[in-house]
Amino acid sequence: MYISDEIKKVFKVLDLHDVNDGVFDGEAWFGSGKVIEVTSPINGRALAKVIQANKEDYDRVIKRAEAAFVEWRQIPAPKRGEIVRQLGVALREKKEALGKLVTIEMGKSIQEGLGEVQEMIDICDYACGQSRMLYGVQTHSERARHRMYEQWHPLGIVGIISAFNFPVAVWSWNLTIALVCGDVCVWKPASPAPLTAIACQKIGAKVLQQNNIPKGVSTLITGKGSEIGDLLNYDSRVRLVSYTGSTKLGKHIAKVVGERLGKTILELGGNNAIIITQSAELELAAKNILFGAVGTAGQRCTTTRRVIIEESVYEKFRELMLDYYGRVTIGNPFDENILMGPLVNTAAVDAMMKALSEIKEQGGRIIFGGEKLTGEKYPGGCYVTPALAEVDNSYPIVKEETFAPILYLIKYKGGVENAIRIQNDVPQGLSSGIFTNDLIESEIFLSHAGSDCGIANVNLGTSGAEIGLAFGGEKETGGGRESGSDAWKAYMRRQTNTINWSRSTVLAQGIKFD
Ligand code: UN1
Repeated sequence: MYISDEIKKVFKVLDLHDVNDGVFDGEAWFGSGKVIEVTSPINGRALAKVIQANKEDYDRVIKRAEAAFVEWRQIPAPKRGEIVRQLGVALREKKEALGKLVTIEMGKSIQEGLGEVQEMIDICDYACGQSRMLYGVQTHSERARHRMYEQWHPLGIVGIISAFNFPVAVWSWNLTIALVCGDVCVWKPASPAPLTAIACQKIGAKVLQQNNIPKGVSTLITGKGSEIGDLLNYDSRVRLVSYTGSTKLGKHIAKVVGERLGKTILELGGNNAIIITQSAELELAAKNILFGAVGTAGQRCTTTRRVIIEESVYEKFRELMLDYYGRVTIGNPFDENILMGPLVNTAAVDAMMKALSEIKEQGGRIIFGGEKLTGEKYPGGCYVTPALAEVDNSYPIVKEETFAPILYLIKYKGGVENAIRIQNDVPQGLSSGIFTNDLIESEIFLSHAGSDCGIANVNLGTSGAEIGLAFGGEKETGGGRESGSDAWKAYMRRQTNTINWSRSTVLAQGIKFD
């Protein structure tokens, strides 16, 4: 079969085997926990086995990470940045194989698999530059002959718990920034995608080894979130847990890590909407919305889930979407002509089907798709047609994030304020967009009374954000920020310093204490 030949080649380049140790402590690969079989959603076939971590393995990794941190934090930040730059070079060399592995393991189209590795390369370049820009402010002291400034120091061990949908990019956003900040990272990848994690870890380990970097700076533990992930969450040696995934688990992590006063970066569910006003260019909107809703088979946290359309353009836009949806090519994601591959597993298909029946029960109409695809062209049980549904924003199902290609069409009347009200009337707040050629509408949307999301775009879709600015969202999306801008600050501890060079004791606030 096409895919098994391809797999063999990819495995060879990425040093993967039929059975793989799922734990890396910076020096050795091992695994003493459960053995799991990883399957590909492309055809439901087994790819390889992974030996996961147990509690003892976890402790071994954390001990190494603790020791590595003591040395790593002493290396000047720009030198740490140089290591991350070299990681970017190594990723460039392995881009094709790694992109293919992403596609094989979780099913996104090859274009998107390669795009994801590109996102890793981009963040390496960015983090390298950032390593020379870990700026702290200084200010004037109210006391004569005193100097005040702030410094940013490395934090310690960072736990990265990533999601299956961006199995490698999410790790790299956290790892690269954390490394230049002087932290060490322990990665717990999503259960359906351990092979991409093992491959990345091997690429990274080689770079670290070549530079004689303390072993344990970047480590890996595979296993179930509720077992191995929770070891990280409850462990006060882990100063920051960066979690990408569902709101439900995010709440659990916030509680557990919060209880021990650890830090978190939470990047949770989205329920992203696009507003189409009367002045919108409908073709442009439809094209962007199609990528946003169908890309990664609707399994991005930034996936477009709702379109809020002004009533006078509703019919025209609806027709356009029906036409576009009718032309979506579905199948083996290795095929360059395919726009949509399979969902990640059969459980995701079941969740989509359940959501579709709830839509109908709650009064919605499925106007396109939503079927399971079977037959020779669609082996393994994970292929579906993307669905379009006409709904009201008040339905309980519409307020939830269903991680599947279901796009809700919602009609609005009156001014853009009404559309914004509908858009914001969900618990999540990740990404949003407006299509308009009216400057005033666009400014209202971007104003403090506008979109309540962490990302708000004009004449652009909700997904496909660049790494240069901060990524994340508000409300039930968790409030965390990753990637660019000043997101690095979450990976460091801040220290305020005051230096007295007056040779006398001067108290602030004018206090006399003689
Ligand atoms: C995610 O789905 O968890 O903006 C992240 C985007 C990508 C990242 C998505 N750059 O769609």
